[in-house]
Amino acid sequence: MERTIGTTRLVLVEGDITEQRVDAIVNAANSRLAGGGGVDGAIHRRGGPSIMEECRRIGGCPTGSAVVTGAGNLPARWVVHAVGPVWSGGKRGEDDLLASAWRESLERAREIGARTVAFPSLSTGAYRFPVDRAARIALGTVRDWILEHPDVLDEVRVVLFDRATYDAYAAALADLP
Ligand code: AR6
Repeated sequence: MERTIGTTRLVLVEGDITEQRVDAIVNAANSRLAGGGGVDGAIHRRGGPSIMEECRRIGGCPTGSAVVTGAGNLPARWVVHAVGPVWSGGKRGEDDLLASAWRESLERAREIGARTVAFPSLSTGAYRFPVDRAARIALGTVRDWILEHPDVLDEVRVVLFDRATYDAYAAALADLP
């Protein structure tokens, strides 16, 4: 499923983030940049040790923010390590922190000159953010950012690992104003 906003394509696909041939892929990292399971584990496993070496030098990244490293052996050129919030009921600023993680990732992509960027579903795995709510926040944030930054990105691809997550993002995209 896809939609064009200005000159930028917003595309949803079911797949694996580590296989995407785009300028930058986004990692669902933790604030220590220490590696882990899920997307983070897959990126470090397939990308090789150079990514963790750079993460160690950077040291960490606050929740709601994002930092950039190279992409090692991955087909992408850069990895944008975004730190989404851990879900703890919705009253601890989780919505704003999730929107911030998406927005900051797009900012990092713009700063490095990326034209194509692929995201996973930040925070909806180990961090347990409800997927329908996350999908609406994520795609609304991407849309607003694209409208504020015309002609910066050619494609924002959201790569969903399973059908249920894809369906949640597809419903959110269909409802997007
Ligand atoms: N490609 C695309 N999506 C994937 C992949 C993949 N290869 N693998 C998993 N997903 P998660 P979070 C989906 O847990 O919730 C780590 O330990 C997954 O099914 O990766 O932000 C970090 O170190 C889910 O839909 O990220 C952090 O400590 C989505 O990606 C913590 O987990 C996000 O799941 C971050 O948790």
